[in-house]
Amino acid sequence: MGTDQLDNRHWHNIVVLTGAGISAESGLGTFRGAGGLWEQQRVEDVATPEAFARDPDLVYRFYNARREQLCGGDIQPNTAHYALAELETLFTGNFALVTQNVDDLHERAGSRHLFHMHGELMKMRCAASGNVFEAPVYFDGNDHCRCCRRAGQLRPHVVWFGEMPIYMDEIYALLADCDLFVAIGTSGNVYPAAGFVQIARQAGATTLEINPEMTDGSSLFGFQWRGPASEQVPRLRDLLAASG
Ligand code: BJW
Repeated sequence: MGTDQLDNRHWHNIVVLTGAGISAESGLGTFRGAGGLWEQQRVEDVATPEAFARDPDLVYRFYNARREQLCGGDIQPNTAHYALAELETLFTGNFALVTQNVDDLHERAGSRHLFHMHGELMKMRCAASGNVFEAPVYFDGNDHCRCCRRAGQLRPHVVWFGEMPIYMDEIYALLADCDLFVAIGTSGNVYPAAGFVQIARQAGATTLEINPEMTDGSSLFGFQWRGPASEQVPRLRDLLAASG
């Protein structure tokens, strides 16, 4: 099968999965690779429940800095975020966007049918009740929770290693029904998202990877478009909008 020319056919149910690469051109670092977040900070120190129990202040600082950057004004949605939001509006079939990203750039660009499977940076959760609240840019263990009124209960509403991602029932149902699955800007290193392409293939879907680099999972995709999301996602929007 050719890896570049996606058929110009009529799709009914599209699922798009995005990763950190789609926000790279907005100025947010990816996780892996040269200059990635995990090069500056060991993942075991900030993105596991054990790390939070061991050194909550370090974890609060890490996420406060990420929120500060996201809200600082320099970080805005890029062409790829806007192209996906436009695609959602233009496409006449069912369109769902699943993101591993905790930033809010898809929402800011106008995406609506969106599942944040790894949580949201701008939300916090009460560890006691599970209630989720909008987060201020800065919070830590001294802040009192709005529901239980106690300090030390609030944590970032993000999914750490070893925790169950969010919306999995909805996402698996979408994958089981999709006829086109597109993964954009993700290394395919982290499960369960890395396994979505196989579920989509089992459902008979056409699969497309958009990434400037080959990934460990590239060979699982029927089609591969190499290049930055800002170039390739508008191309996808134009193709799918024309197909109905
Ligand atoms: C561009 C670009 C441009 C650059 N344009 N592209 C052994 C085997 C299998 C699984 C496991 C295992 N041991 C443990 C596990 C499970 C574990 C896991 O997967 N570990 C792996 C390391 C092996 N997973 C979990 O623990 C998950 N939970 C779980 O499995 O629960 C059990 C379960 C069972 C059954 C069903 C369901 C669940 C939880 C994972 C939580 C991940 N959390 C993080 C942090 C979130 C909070 C935060 O942001 O701080 O999520 S880790 C981090 O990685 C973040 C990301 O969402 C995630 C994925 O990263 P992503 O997006 O792919 O980024 P990168 O940096 O890796 O790649 C960027 C890509 O962009 C690159 O390819 C570039 O080329 C590309 N790019 N410029 C387009 N301009």
